[in-house]
Amino acid sequence: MPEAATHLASGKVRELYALDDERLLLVASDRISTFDVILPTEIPDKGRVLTGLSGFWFARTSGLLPNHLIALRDDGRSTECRRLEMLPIECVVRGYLAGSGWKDYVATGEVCGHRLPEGLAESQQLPRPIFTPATKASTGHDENIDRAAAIELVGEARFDEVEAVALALYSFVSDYARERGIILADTKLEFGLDERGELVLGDEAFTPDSSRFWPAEAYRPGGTPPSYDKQFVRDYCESLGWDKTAPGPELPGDVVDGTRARYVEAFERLTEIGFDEYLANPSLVLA
Ligand code: PZK
Repeated sequence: MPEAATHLASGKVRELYALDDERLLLVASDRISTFDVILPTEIPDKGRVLTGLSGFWFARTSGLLPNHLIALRDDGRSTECRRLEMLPIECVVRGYLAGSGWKDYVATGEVCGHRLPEGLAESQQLPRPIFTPATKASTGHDENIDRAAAIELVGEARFDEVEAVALALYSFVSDYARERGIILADTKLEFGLDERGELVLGDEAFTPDSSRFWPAEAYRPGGTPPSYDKQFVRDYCESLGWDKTAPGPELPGDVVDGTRARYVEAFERLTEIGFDEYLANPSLVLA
């Protein structure tokens, strides 16, 4: 537990603390979820990989939009951030047709009111990235919503602002990742307002937990490309015939080691910083 911090909330794999009236501490654990269930086995350093990657992207995108990052702590898993008034929508950008986007497309030909061409395959790249907001469901699953429903929640001017900046952020990071062999299929961003009412990027950003990362060399439209980070875990869970309800299975050592290696590989490919260097000095990713 961080000293003199008040616990505010628990996410599935993260904890949120108040440091004072203006500052929060986001702590990323090593817990991993698959098929929406938290597994009893942790992946060592997973929280540090995600914290370092998120910090890296905050530093590299600050010219597109200010973000909530104040500092990374020496433990490599804790982010000090500005306390914001969070917007009540999840801001998803999709460059490829996967997950709920694919399901909605099959059912209706649309995703969040975006009419898409006929005949697209699962995981196919879209003609252009689309902004597909969702509600923040406190329990159960986020629900995809169209422009009109999102405007009801944040207002039209703010909607237009977050759509434009979310698309710009996605374009920047997906181009960057693609040059390093990783497809950023989609990503979920969360924005808030600072004390002056200015839009700020919050939460974690462009991590494998908030995005779909696919290895570019294995990508093929039709079907579901392997997950960059979690494929060993998913394959192992499928091999058990587990029914995907809690509690999830313990992971064997080789699955843990292989999964940790994939997280570290993603970190090093994207940041071009050695993970051991990050552990020695987390602020390196902010330079
Ligand atoms: C905030 N969450 C989600 C994350 C949890 C819950 N900068 C901010 N200002 C105000 N609120 C938040 C943030 C951020 N980021 C984020 N909920 C509120 C969340 C991690 C663990 F339990």
